[in-house]
Amino acid sequence: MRAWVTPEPPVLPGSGSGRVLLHDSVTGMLQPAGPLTGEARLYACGITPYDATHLGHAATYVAVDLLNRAWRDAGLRVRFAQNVTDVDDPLLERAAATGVDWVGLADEQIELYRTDMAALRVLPPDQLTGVVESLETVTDLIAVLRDEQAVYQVPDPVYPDWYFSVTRASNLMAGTGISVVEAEQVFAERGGDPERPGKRHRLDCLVWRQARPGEPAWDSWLGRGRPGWHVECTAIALDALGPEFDVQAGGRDLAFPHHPMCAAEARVATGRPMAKVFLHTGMVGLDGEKMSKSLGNLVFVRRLLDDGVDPMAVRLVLLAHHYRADWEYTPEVLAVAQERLRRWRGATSASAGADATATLDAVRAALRNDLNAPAALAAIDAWAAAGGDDPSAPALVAEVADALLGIRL
Ligand code: 5CA
Ligand code: ZN
Repeated sequence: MRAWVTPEPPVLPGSGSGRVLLHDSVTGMLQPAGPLTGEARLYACGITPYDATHLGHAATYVAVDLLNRAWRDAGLRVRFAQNVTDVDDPLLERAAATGVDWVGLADEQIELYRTDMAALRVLPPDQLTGVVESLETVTDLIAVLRDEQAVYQVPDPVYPDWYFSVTRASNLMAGTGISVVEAEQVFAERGGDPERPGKRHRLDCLVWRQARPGEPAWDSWLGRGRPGWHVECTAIALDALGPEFDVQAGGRDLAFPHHPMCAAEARVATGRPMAKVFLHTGMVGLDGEKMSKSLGNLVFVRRLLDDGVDPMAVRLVLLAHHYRADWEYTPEVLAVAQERLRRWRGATSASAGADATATLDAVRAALRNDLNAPAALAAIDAWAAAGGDDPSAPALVAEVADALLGIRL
């Protein structure tokens, strides 16, 4: 499906080489992400289009965008793919509960997501792919898993759904930091069905659900039905990027079971890991709870923009928090961002400022060190406060903010 359009970042002095370090949530260590030269391959788990785009989603996609921008500045080409989970239980449930057509709901929410991402100046993926347009890719991957004896049907006479056998893949729990008991609970909370009779292992995940009355379904060699969540992402990612790509990204709510399930399926299907590094963002909350569609405590990007908030102030709210931190949205954090934007705009529209070479170096170094946006903001704050008589400095700082932070001053 069509993505959106964001202006290409300007090329900064001294760009073209360097390494980006990222915290890999599987090993828990800081490690180089992307190749030394050539092409970096990036996959970001996309939205389930029924309640887009809240500040939690936006924070995650802006974090991914920082990586994209840091890589480009380091001289890499970036091949970036993203899915849209345009058929899945929560979307169908929401459509049914509100009495709307699920396709219409998804289309409307995808369009909203596109306009929100463009407003926040998030660079678009090269490939934005829905599940509905990828059914053959998904069923082809399930056929490969079948050839490896890694999928089976539950012996249910009415709905013989297909499952992926987690015992076929080693290390499902590696790096998740949770016990098997906790895993079952989290699995159940995040769309899994540990109690389903006939499964070989309680954590086995659904790959193909036979058609239920009133649910969308498509014909395939697995029967008439629709794909499960994890295998959909695995198929889209492998098809777009091939195995062992550089980074798979998403919110920390995907650290289990979604990403390990995808990785397990990919390992069985290709014999290779899915991604080298897993980037997981912290959870944005409101009033003491994670912002989530199921809780309904959402602050929408669109709502802030419709209230007249500058999209760059919204982006600065997100950048003021390290991507791995959990944080809460409050009107105060918005006020701080608006004030910062005003100061930066004042300083970059002045006829001169303090020499900005060190500012460029500091912002670049901060972002290459695990996307430390708060440190990058502090460097620009310090430059704006200093003042000086270098006539080329304001334009350089504006370019730094644009290229590396996506902030248009
Ligand atoms: N379609 C799946 C991924 S394949 C999905 O999780 N969709 S989503 O719409 O629920 O979330 C989209 C992205 O936003 C995911 O990366 C998710 O981890 C992230 N996300 C969701 N809620 C929050 C939050 N409160 N804070 C930060 N990130 C969040
Ligand atoms: Zn995903």
